[in-house]
Amino acid sequence: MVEVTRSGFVAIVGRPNVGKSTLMNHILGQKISITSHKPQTTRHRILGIKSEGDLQVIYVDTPGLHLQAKKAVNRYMNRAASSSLSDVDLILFVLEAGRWTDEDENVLLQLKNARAPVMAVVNKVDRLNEKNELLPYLAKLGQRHAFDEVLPVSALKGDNIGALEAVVEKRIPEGPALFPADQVTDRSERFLAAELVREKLMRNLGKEIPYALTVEIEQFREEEERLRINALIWVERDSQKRIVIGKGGRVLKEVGRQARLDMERLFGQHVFLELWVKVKEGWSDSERSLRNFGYRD
Ligand code: GDP
Ligand code: K
Ligand code: MG
Repeated sequence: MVEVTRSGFVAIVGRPNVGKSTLMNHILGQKISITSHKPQTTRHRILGIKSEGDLQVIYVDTPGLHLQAKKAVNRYMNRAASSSLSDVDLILFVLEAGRWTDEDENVLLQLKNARAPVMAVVNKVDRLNEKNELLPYLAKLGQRHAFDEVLPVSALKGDNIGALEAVVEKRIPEGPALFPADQVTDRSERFLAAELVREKLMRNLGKEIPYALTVEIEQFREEEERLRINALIWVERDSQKRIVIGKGGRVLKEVGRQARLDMERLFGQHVFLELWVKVKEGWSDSERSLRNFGYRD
């Protein structure tokens, strides 16, 4: 095996929903960080480690930096995103092609104090109806800030991701491996299992409930030829519990089916998954509950 002689950290930041986690997953070739069309799907800072030959790149996926952080859980998310800006070798500032919002402006403001070079990654170019929309957008972006690089991509389709990785590679300094070459994330299998359940909940439930829930793995056990996983879904109110379960248990069953399939793909084993819904009032605005549920800075 070739020895790693270049290694470094690359932070992926931006407002909610621009495609940060989709980008990291595409680069890594597997689902390490959950995604959905809802903002604030990512709640934790998650490392995605890519080792190839003499190069090790450690991507840091972050919750979107958002303006309104009323509850403890939202403040936790902003802290996780902000702290990832220090001590990295490169910052990928992810944007949505054709759009510039107050939240983008706010992120840019925070980036101006960062020491690392900043690359603007203009994502979702596949969504632009007219190809000629892109050039004026890129020109305007160049006026807002002197970015070290600007690159249009589609994280979903994989367009230009090779070019992005080539630019990243140029910015990685000399250094030894920081993780074993076969390690893809800093997070445990338990954590990834909980996140997959949360992803399916985000995707299968309406607008509000996903923000009122968190998932805790109660049991994660290797049995003969399968993994037994019991997960608790915590909500804030009884009415929410009923919605998560659904009529005749339909919603919970579908969430469990989808999560199990993803777990089997990720862990390469048969999975027996059981889900339970429980109520804990006010968990999302309690620093103590957050810590108990594994929200650690
Ligand atoms: P994050 O909040 O920034 O991490 O965003 P996600 O990765 O969760 O993605 C938000 C939504 O945008 C999801 O529905 C993704 O499927 C979608 N998305 C991400 N990248 C692209 C892209 O390149 N093109 C299109 N059309 N959709 C994308
Ligand atoms: K999202
Ligand atoms: Mg995300």
